[in-house]
Amino acid sequence: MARTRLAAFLIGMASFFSVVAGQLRPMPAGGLSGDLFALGIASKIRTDCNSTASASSDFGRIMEAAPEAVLHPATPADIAALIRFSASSPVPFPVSPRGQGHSVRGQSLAPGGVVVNMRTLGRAHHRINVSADYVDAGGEQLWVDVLRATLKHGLAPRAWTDYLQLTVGGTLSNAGIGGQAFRHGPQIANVHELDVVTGTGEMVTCSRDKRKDLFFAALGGLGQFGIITRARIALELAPKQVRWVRLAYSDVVAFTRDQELLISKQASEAGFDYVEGQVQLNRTLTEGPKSTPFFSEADINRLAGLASETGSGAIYFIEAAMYYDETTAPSVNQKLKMVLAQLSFVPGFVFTKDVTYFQFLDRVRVEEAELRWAGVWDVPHPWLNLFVPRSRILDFDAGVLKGILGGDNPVGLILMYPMNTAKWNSQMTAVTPPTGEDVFYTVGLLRSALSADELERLQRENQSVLAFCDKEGIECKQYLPYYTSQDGWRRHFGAKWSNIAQLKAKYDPHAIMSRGQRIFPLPSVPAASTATT
Ligand code: ZME
Repeated sequence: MARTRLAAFLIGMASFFSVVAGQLRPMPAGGLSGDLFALGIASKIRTDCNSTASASSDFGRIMEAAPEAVLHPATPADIAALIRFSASSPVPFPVSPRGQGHSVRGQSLAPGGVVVNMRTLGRAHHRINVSADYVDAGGEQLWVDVLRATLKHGLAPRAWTDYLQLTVGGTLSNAGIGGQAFRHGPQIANVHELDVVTGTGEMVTCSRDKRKDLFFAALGGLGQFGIITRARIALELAPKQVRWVRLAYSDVVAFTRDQELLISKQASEAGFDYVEGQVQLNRTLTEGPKSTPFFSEADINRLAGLASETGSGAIYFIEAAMYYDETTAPSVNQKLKMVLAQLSFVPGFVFTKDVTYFQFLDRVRVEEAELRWAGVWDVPHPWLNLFVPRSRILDFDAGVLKGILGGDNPVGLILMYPMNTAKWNSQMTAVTPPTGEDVFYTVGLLRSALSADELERLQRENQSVLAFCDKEGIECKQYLPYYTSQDGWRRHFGAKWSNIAQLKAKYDPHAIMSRGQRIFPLPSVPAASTATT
């Protein structure tokens, strides 16, 4: 249905081009051609196979669907024009923004519709502007470029994802989590203002004080209310240098106890500025990036010995970082010593590195290069990220990590670290576990599939994990959620659902935005357009 109108539009475009090329004059006003001239974006819409193919899958490499066309906007107004055109059509067509396409379940796809190539927005204009305590960044900008630009002023954002080749609009539409979130909250908690092009094609500047409902809706909003075209992001004085440590544990109780101690510390106390954690099952010891290894060969052997002593073969690592600069450098060793003295990692199993702040934040790019080199980057990623209530993390560890995933050896990694619920604003669309505890864990099962069989097996395991949590009454929430039924989404949003449905009706009444999320069905087609014969 949506196809008909869009197809007609695209055919109209084709004739538009032939008219312009052949006769160098516009077609008469009215009908489709009138739409086109009003639109002014015809030349920015591409329908060739190269363009549509490049927007037909995502990082997950599990879902595939080509759009009818790809928009290459030069300005947010171009995006607004496209959305208004769809919204004013008798049968509106889907519109999905695509930044780096790092969704894993086809969330950035738009079958039967138009994918907006957000990266084009930054081509003609410089869209990162640094001020004294914030940066204005285009939604299409990469976090790594925001970092480079702000560092020139000695400043930087405070909250990061592990990987920086992601767009500002993309991470803010989800939450943006990493090892700084325990202290500063997710990236969405560090935003002052947004520009959003809504599902009605309105261009809105919003904040806590202005159009507040849209501001909170769009943060973690999964693209459901509009497209983020600018964000004003809080800055701090950038640290210069980072003491980066890994601490090994064979006991999950000690591991989680220490992580929770570390995330309870205030910035003013001796503690870390970044806290994450990883689980390595079944002696799948990765050396880390081979070019800049964390562990020596001797370390690997010691760790393998440690793993074989534990019944399950699981080793847990706290990964933590302490920031410093010229003035605090003399005390960093002392401070680290003080913190480490409070922890119960396996004696002797502490590994440290010293890197610049940029090297630290950009660390996954080194892993990416090596995975690409090994041919295991552009492969299916059946990733599952869960927020697990703190009260059930040991049950989750026993049932999932040592149970369902025990004996497993896929390429990839398992992340596990706690965050403080208080740093999340419940008015935002992003969801945390409903148990209302002070702390919850993020567990990322970030595994790659190297064959079709493996993909099937990993997906089956993911299903078992979700079924296990369900059966055991572990009230997990998916991060980067994926559901195939609206019932799943209703349960996901829980108490927030009715508000979210209302905001959807207000800001995207035709349900055309980011349909790859599969949250809202198409609104019923108006009788007038079905009645025509
Ligand atoms: C969703 C998510 C992915 C959170 C962290 N990741 C990561 N992906 C790939 N490599 C990583 C990583 N975190 C550390 N290394």
